[in-house]
Amino acid sequence: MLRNLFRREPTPQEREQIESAVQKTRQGALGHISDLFRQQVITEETWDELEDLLIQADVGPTTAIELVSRARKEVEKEELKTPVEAETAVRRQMVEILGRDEHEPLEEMPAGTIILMVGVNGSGKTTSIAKLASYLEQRGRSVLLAAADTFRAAAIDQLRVWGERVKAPVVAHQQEADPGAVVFDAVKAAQSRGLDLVLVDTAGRLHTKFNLMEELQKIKRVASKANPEAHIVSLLTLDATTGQNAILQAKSFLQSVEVDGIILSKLDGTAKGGVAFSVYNELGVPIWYIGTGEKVQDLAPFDHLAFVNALFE
Ligand SMILES: Nc1nc2c(ncn2[C@@H]2O[C@H](COP(=O)(O)OP(=O)(O)OP(=O)(O)O)[C@@H](O)[C@H]2O)c(=O)[nH]1
Ligand SMILES: [Mg+2]
Repeated sequence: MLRNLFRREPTPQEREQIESAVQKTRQGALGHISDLFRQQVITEETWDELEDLLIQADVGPTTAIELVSRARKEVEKEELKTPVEAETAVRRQMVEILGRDEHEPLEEMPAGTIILMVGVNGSGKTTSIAKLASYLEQRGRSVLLAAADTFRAAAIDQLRVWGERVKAPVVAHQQEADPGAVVFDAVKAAQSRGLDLVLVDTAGRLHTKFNLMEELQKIKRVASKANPEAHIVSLLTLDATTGQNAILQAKSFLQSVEVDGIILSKLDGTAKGGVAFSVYNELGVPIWYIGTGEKVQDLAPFDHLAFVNALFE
């Protein structure tokens, strides 16, 4: 059987979250992959159909072609003759293509860690911050939220509301304040109050992309000035419901901002969950968490094997 080599096993609850989040995706094209391998023999056509299904599920042509070619190679090299063996090879290559995920879990990161949440407008940054805050608190870590999306007053209010709900202090300035100044104050406040992690909400929409990227870089500089020892982690939220567009957006972000991990949000709301397979393969950045709903508890660590298995069950 396939095993997780690089991270802890998901809890039963996390497994359930993953299963329910991929429901729409499983009901779509990806759910038909098993049908392909119920045939008597594997033919050229089987592989073509597999590629079609992957592309329909928003896996993206580049990754779809690569997945099929890797699975075919494995089948030929290992002389796997039965359709069941071929399906196992496909599943194994699906797990492989999701990449190695050896990151230290956020809940184990040292006190002083600063998490920058970046991503385009509406991709789920603020909601994901609230979810992460709750996730970390449940695991015994204290957090502080920084309202560095000063572009809209409503964004600051939204973070304050989440802060109250998850019982995390929020550092905010007024609208249009300098996001760097907010982050500086937040990092200092966390230090003086002895809070472990700072979660920074950033703006997704500025007049030009250049401004946005400049701003994110500045936030990072200010964060390390406020605490030179701080471990800074940048997470990019990608909206799964936008399918392959999420990959294009991410590529544009990655040109100017370093990103450690991806939060694939709104996986529950889409049949385009196949996009998950393109993330590491095309961006070189692993998915760390998935968004499984709108509520604060709807976040799960991304488990490659549980994800692939859930697509087939
Ligand atoms: N179903 C579902 N909805 C989500 C998830 N994550 C976020 N949302 C919804 O997506 C919408 C946008 O989320 P926000 O967190 O406000 O996104 P944002 O990136 O902060 O947006 P801006 O501040 O406008 O840049 C909200 O309606 C959220 O409830 C998820 O995992 N599942
Ligand atoms: Mg927001």
